[in-house]
Amino acid sequence: MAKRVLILNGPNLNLLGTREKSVYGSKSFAEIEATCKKTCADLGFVCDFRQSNHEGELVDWIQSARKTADAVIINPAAYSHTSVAIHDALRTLEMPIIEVHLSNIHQREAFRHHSYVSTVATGVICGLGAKGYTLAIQALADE
Ligand code: DHK
Repeated sequence: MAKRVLILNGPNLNLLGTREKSVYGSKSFAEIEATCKKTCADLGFVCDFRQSNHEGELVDWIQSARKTADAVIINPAAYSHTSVAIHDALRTLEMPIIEVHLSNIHQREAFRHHSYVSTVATGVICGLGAKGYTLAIQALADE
């Protein structure tokens, strides 16, 4: 059966391409979605790509992944630094979890240096821009 990859994106990532391009790059959210879907298709994966500005909705989707996904890639955006709820939901999953940040959060403000997601992630990619999503998908090919 094809591997089902759930790719979750947190708040404000829908604004990519128009938001702080010097930090997050010039690729639009739609372009990143299209690239993720193509990369998944090329590897024979089924891709479910979502974005929400709401913490509870992200928690609901993570809970659903228990039955509907084989791996999760997540850019929790600002919730990386605040959400125990997303941390707790992710730790219930028995599957690879890859955390992605477009920017290098460790080069930025101190409040971005800690991520509640990193301690439950299988791996973390940050600072490589949109390519981080592609690399995360490719990493799942070896799982
Ligand atoms: C995206 C955000 O929106 C920020 O809140 C995070 C992350 C970093 C990113 O680099 O993709 O601090």
